[in-house]
Amino acid sequence: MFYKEKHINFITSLLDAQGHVTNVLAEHLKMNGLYWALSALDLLDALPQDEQRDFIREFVFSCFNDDGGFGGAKNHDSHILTTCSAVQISAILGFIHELDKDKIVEFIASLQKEDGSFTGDRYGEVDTRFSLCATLVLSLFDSITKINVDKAASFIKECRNWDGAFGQVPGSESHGGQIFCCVGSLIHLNRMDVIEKDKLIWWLCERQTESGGLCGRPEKDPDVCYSWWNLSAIAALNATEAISTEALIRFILKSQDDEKGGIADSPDNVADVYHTNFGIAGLSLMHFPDIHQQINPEFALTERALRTVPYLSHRKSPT
Ligand code: GRG
Repeated sequence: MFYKEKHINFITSLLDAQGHVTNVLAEHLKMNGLYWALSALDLLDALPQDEQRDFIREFVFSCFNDDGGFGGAKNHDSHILTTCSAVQISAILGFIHELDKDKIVEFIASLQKEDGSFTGDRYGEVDTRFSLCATLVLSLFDSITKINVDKAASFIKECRNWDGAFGQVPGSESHGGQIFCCVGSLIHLNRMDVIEKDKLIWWLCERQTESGGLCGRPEKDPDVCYSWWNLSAIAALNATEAISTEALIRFILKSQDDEKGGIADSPDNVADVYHTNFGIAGLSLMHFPDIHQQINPEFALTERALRTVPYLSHRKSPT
């Protein structure tokens, strides 16, 4: 049983009148938290309306900085993670055309380093998560050529390990979260040739545990969020039939709070907005019948939201 109405109530009860997610307590995660909440509500056909929508739009604009990036909250420094969430939120709520596209593109391009990698901000940390954020935002603005595409792809290739999977930086351990980032980046860069498809599909399938849930790396516990991080890569590689979707669906449904709504990281744990979103997104990837919106694996946005992005009007959405 999928508790759709309870999940809607759970998430909407976390959004206060100003559109802030009240159980995301860390100030710097406000923008990311809002993306998780709105993405889940979009998938459940229950986006906020009217005043609350206006407050959210105002919040997003209040986090825009002169350098062309967005902070995680008002007066916070720009970061590529929060810029990505801000742009995704504006796509979900239909105001992406109001953003200062040129400045945002310039900010993202300024974060590319000589080796093709991306830093998260002006302080210099490098991570394949940032490559995904950069390529996702540039793709949404139809501006991927504003960066060095070849170098961006060759950096991702450097992060590919002997097992066909990907890590955070060259030489670091393969991890489901980074695979999502690297596969997504390569799709945006149109460089799927970098993927050793059979090896990577094998690695990802090996992450399904006896419980049916997926884990992020060998010998680790399953967690609902990998129903998004791993499964989106599996879906992008057209290999969903290579895992047991029935068992994975059972694991996600078992992780629901059947009283208050929401989904936890695993059965019997406490539900939160992050796992609720990625659990529902995973169910959407598996075409779970109670979820009517289709999620796109490389944009982490619904096909409905993508259809409203004017810069993508030439794009054919899947039928
Ligand atoms: C566009 C949706 C979207 C995201 C932007 C932030 C980001 C890009 C991607 C995050 C990818 C990632 C690294 C996900 C994994 C997060 C996670 C559960 C990390 C936990 O790592 P450990 O070591 O847990 O605590 P494990 O499961 O390995 O034991």
